[in-house]
Amino acid sequence: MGDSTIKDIKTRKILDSRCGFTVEVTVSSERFSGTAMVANSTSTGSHEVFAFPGGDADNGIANFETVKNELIGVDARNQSDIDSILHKIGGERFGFIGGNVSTGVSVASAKLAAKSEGIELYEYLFSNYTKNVGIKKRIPRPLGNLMGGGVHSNNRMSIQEILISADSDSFMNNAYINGQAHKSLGEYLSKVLRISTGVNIEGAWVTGLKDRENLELASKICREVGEKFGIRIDLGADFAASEFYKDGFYVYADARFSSSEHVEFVSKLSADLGMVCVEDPMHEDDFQGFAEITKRIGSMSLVVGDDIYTTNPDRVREGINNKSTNAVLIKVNQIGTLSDTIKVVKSAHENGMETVVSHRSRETVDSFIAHLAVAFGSKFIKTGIVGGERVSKLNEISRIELLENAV
Ligand code: 2PG
Ligand code: MG
Repeated sequence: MGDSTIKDIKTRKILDSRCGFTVEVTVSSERFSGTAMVANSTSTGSHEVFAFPGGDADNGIANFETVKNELIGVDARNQSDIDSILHKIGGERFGFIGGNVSTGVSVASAKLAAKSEGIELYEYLFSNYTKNVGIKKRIPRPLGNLMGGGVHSNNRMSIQEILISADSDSFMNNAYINGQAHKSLGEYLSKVLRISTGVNIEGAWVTGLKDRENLELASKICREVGEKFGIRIDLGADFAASEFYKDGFYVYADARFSSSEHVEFVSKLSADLGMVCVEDPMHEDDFQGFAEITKRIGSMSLVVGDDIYTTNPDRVREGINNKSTNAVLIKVNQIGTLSDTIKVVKSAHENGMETVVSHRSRETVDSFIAHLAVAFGSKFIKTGIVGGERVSKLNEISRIELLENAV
């Protein structure tokens, strides 16, 4: 037990899954250490903190070196102390050290604290931060990106992600069946439709087809593969609508919708296809538009806020006041500290909203989000279907599932 006093913090530049630069942070005490690698994004919400000053990882790391002494001597178990120091030294919206550096320090400190207590990170987070507000640990369901569009893909589909989630009796089985659906769609595209395709930055299939055609294809594959395994595979979508909202209209390859038309379009599409989650269906500042959609489809599906909230407690509060969504997407590096993230998770829980812990499009192999999802009692973890940087999270949840089943 013990020895969680921070003695040293080391940062280094590493590559993300698209060979952009990001950061790895190691926080050490005399006897223990915690290391975190932090992901980058592509469809970045405008209200996120800055990943790095001027987008430059070297600058963030160099600036942090000049102020990191403030954290030496602090007990890593005092997450709120660490995170307030990060706010103090980090600059406005972490513009000085970078939100990715601050996320790295925040998460690595929690890892060190968990190690010093000899327990798993998810146990540490659960027993210290979420259990006391009545959140229950939960093995989430894997929500994976089957087909891609938007800024992740640059094809004819405006919707950024067509998501699927198998619903069987175990996490590993669900992750495996999601993978089988991915494989089966690949074969169908090349052997039956004979269209040449590839995968995007998250490993989702990219076709030249339009939104509705892709969605119907995904739905057909879910049905067929689900039948084969005797289970249901649910369908969802991340519209990332801010990315195709231009001059007051939502622009698709073959249509253009005003805001009220888009509410109608999304609600009908989601009902027709039985979607279980609809993420960012309206642009990031349209709290009312989100509320309209939630009113229409909220009893059937999760309306998930990503860019609208950017894991920011104040924006989530505004969403709660407006009844904008019934679920919140959780990405630590949108806000830069674990404490702020936990604040969001608590207020979501207190207001009857679900949480979905999410990867970023340019990931690392760090699997800490698996621990967050379990400790936060999240319904889903959105972390892709294929690719080492995505599968590392899936395998980590499966490991936690085995631990939990053994209890
Ligand atoms: C999203 C994420 C992950 P990015 O929009 O939900 O899929 O993408 O990391 O590019 O913001
Ligand atoms: Mg999103």
